[in-house]
Amino acid sequence: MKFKSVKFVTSALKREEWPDSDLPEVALVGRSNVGKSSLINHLFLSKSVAKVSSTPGKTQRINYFLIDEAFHLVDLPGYGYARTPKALKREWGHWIESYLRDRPLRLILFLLDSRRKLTPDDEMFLEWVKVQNIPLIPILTKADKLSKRERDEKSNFMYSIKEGKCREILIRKINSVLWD
Ligand SMILES: Nc1nc2c(ncn2[C@@H]2O[C@H](COP(=O)(O)OP(=O)(O)OP(=O)(O)O)[C@@H](O)[C@H]2O)c(=O)[nH]1
Ligand SMILES: [Mg+2]
Repeated sequence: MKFKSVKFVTSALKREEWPDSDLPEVALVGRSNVGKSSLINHLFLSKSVAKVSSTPGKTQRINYFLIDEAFHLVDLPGYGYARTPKALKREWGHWIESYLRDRPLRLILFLLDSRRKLTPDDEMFLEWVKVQNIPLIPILTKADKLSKRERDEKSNFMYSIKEGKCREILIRKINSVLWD
């Protein structure tokens, strides 16, 4: 897959709004503001496929994109956004958990800001994925904010939307999980 064509499918939350499709899905998961939507734009060399904001809590629904007519890339709302009203948080939590449990999820792209540590929410999510046995690619985002030394110290896959090379490596990684 070349990540050439991308079509916005729908913006959903409740089960009845989910697309009626059993194509494989790749979901982006991580705290609010880590750069999930930005990474989608970077994959498609675009500024406007997914909506991005410097304020956390931008993505509030499950956004489905059809890639190369072959699979769905799914942009999820981030967790850990303190200003979300409690009731909404509960509703999201419920639907996102259902989504993760009941969709044909083949791969999780797990994003973490390269300058920050795992939060209890991150750890809880990683525990859950382990139990479910879903393939996961960890991605440390905003690598351009680190010094060269800090970057060299971390052996994880680093991503910056300012670097084309990261994009190529990630596309290769995704393809190898989905189609090999
Ligand atoms: N410097 C730098 N900034 C980045 C990078 N990736 C994302 N950002 C910035 O981080 C902010 C948040 O990006 P989003 O893509 O909206 O984050 P998100 O994870 O989708 O956030 P929610 O929708 O709230 O869950 C924006 O201001 C982006 O420009 C990166 O690689 N480098
Ligand atoms: Mg977003």
